[in-house]
Amino acid sequence: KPIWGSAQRGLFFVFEGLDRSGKSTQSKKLEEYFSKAGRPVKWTCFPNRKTPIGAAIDLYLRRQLELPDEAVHRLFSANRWEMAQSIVEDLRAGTTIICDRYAFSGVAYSAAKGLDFSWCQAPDRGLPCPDGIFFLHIDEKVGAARSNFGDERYENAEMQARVRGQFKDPRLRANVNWQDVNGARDMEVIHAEIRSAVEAIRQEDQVQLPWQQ
Ligand code: T5A
Ligand code: NA
Repeated sequence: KPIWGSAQRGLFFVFEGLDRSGKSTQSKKLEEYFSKAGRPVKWTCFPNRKTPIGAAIDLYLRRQLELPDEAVHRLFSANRWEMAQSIVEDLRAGTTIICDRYAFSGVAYSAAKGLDFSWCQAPDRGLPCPDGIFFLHIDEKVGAARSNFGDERYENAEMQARVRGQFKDPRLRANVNWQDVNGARDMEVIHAEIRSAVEAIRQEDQVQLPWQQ
């Protein structure tokens, strides 16, 4: 980190949760909060269906392509590695990255299909580590009320229940800044809570210039 320059690195925030837990809603609200404050910010998501690997994942999720569980797990991870360099460059340039799903989904969904948990963690080791992970949790009843499940793979109650169980595994939260957020409340209430957590993380990360100490 430069001591004198104005360039402070951006922060990296990730939103995780089950399908329909409100990740897109909340991640976009946070992006808006940053851009209204004039702070450089970029919103992104995984899977990123726009890359070549993402295109294969998209076909898989829409059931137009069959792949072994192990192979698709590696594709989801490779999809993050495709973007890793540009995430790091943006962070170094001072841009905050807000990301809808990341490696934590990768592990929870694949482990829910029966793959070994630590085998699932392995390919994502070494990716940029988020400064904060906001895990939106909603119970089954709230999820079902919002559901409107489509035809995509994993969009069914049995799979969602298994994924919910995997997200509770302490190995997912070890050594990361994991923040549990009750996603069953009003959108604005949730946003306000996330905003203050983000400001607290920003304070901690502030590079202290000598004359500010
Ligand atoms: N996957 C992903 C893997 O298996 N491995 C991986 O490595 C990765 C990265 C696609 C699938 O891929 C899997 C996981 C997924 O099954 P996706 O494209 O991100 O992932 O699809 P979803 O996560 O399913 O996206 P959704 O749009 O369904 O869920 P969100 O983003 O959590 O929910 P959101 O914000 O769109 O909200 C859903 C609805 O609820 C309402 C919204 O208005 C919307 O109608 N809502 C609320 N209603 C009441 N109160 C609130 N507080 C609300 N917040 C939102
Ligand atoms: Na979403």
